[in-house]
Amino acid sequence: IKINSVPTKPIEGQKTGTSGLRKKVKVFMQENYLANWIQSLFNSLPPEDYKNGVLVLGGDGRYFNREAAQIIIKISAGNGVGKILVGKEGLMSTPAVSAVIRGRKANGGFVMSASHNPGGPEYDWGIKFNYSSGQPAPESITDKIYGNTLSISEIKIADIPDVDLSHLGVTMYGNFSVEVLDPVSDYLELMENVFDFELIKSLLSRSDFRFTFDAMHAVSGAYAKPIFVEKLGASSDSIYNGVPLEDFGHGHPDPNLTYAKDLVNIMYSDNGPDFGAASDGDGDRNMILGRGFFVTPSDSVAIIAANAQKAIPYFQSGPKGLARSMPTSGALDRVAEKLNLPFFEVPTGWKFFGNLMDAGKLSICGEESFGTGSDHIREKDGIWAVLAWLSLIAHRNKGNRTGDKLVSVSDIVKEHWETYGRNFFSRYDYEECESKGANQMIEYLRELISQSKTGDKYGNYVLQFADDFTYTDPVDGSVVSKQGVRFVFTDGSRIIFRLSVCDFICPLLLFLLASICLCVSNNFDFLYLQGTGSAGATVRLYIEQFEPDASKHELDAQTALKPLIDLALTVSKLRDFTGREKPTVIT
Ligand code: VG1
Ligand code: CO
Repeated sequence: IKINSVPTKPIEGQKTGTSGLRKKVKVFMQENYLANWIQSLFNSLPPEDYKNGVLVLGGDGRYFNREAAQIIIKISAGNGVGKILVGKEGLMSTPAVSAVIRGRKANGGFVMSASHNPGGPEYDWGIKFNYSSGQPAPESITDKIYGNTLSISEIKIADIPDVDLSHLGVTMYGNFSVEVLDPVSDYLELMENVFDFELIKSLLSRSDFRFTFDAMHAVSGAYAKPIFVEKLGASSDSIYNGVPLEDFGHGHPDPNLTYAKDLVNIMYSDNGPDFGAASDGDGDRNMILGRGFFVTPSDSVAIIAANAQKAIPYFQSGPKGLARSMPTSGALDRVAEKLNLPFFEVPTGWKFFGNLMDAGKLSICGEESFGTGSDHIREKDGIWAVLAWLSLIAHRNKGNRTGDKLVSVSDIVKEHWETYGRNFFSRYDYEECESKGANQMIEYLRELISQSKTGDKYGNYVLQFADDFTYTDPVDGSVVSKQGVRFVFTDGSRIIFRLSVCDFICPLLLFLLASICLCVSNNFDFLYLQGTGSAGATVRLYIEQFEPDASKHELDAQTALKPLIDLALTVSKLRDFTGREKPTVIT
C-alpha cells in the first residue's frame, strides 16, 4: 500500500486526563487534531509493539466515531500495523475491547469514547489507548504521547479507501488487513466462562423477580439484548433505551441518581421491579438498584467480594486480593480483613489496578464512581457487575421453594451491614467550577494539612492524619503524588477533596475557535465550559463515616453524614472559593 506523508504542526492541550484524551467534538474536528494524537502515539511506542502487529478498535457509538475510525485505521496502516480488529459499525464497549485484546492476543487497542460525558456535535469526544494486557496505557506512555504532540511534524497515513464497517469479515489492503468483528461474541463467551449462566437464568425466569436494565442509549444497548434477553431469558421489555444513538438520545449517559433519573423513578415507584441497573456511554460503569433501594458502588464491590467465592465460578478458589481507589469507602477493607486477603488502596482511575492484577495480587476491585470489576479483563465492567449481582441474588435464593419470599437486593445489603458494619458514604460533585477558585481551594487545603497534626480537634472529630495522597506501585515502584487531600479522623471518618481538572484551552486556540464560531454560526455556546470533563474543573468532595451500630443502619446517608459534610464545607471554605451553594450531583 502507498503511504502518504502529511506535514503537520503541534497543537497544544493534547494531554490525557484520568482516562484518555477528552475534548469537545469541535476541538477534535479541527484539521489533524485526532491525526496528530494518533501519530504521536505511534511515535511513542517501541516499534515492536505495533509493527506488523494487531490492534483492536472500538467505540461507544457517539457522534464523530465514524470519521474517527477511518482516520485511526489509515494512520495505523501508515505506521506499519499489520491488522485492525474493529467492532461492527465501530461499536465495542471498553470492557469488550479489553477482552478482545486479551483473548486474541492483540498488541493493544483504541476506544473511541468520552465515557459518561454527553455526545453529539455540541458535546464531547474522546480516545483511550490500552496495552497488550488490555489495560489503560500507563502515565509513562501517555506522558510520552503528550511530549510528542508538542513536536510532531509529520503524519504517516495509508492511501486506502474508507473501510466498510457495516459487514463482518476481513478486507485485505496489501499486507495490511481489517477484520470487522461482532462486538458481542468474544465478550459473551468470556462472561459465560466467568459466571454460571444457568444459575442466573433460574433467577430471571422466576415470576417473583422482575429485572430492568437501562442502557441509556449507549454502547451496552448492543450487549443487553443478546446477553440478558437472548441468553439469559429476561423479557425483551426489560431493556430500556437499548438502541445506541450518536447523542445518547440527548441524554447524559452517566449511571447515577441524577442522570439515570428515569430508571431511579421506575425503581422507586409503587410495585417497581426487583432489580434495576444502568451502564454508561462506553459500558464500563454500572449502577445497581433494588426496589426502592440504591446500592452505593462502594458497598457493591464489598458485597460482591464477600460473596464471590460461593456465587461466581470464576472465583471458586477465592479472590487473590482486593483493591479500591482512595476515595472509595472502606467497606471493602473490612471484607479483605475478614477474609484475610491482601488489600490495596490506589489512586483514582482504573489504570492503577492493572499492575496488581498482572502480578497475580488482585482479583476484585472498585471505585466509588460506579466502577466495579475484576481480573477477567483490565477495565471496569458494567455488564459484569450486573451479572455478578444477579449471581449473588440467584445464589442466595437457591434453596427457595415456590411461594417463599425472594431475598431481595436490600436484604442482601442490610445483612452485609449487620455483619461488617455500615460505611456511610456520599460524594458531592461541583461541576463547571471556575478553575481558578477550585485550584485556590486545593492550595489552601494543602497549606492546611501541612500545618495539621495528630490530635487536632475538628468539631467533634479528632484528627488522625491529613495528607495529599501519594501512591507507590508495589509492582513497578512508580510513584504518583497529589492524588487527593484527605482528612482522616480517629473514628475512621474521612473527608476527601479532589479536583477533576480538565485541560485548559490555550488562548490562541480559544481565539481561533471563537472566531470560527462567530463566522459560521454566530454562536458561542460551546465555549461556555460544560464541566462535563472536557473543559473546566469539577470539585469532588467525598465523605465517609463508619457505623458499627445496626440500629442506625437504616438512616439516610445524607442525614447520617450531615455533621461531617458541614465540617468539610467549613474546613475547605468551599463556598467562598467556588461561589457554589450546592453541588451539581450528589451520590
Ligand atoms: C472519574 C472518576 C474516576 C474514574 C474516571 C474514569 O475521574 O472519578 O473514578 O476512573 O472518571 O471513568 P475524575 O478524574 O473525573 O474524577 V470512565 O467511565 O470515564 O472511563
Ligand atoms: Co466509562
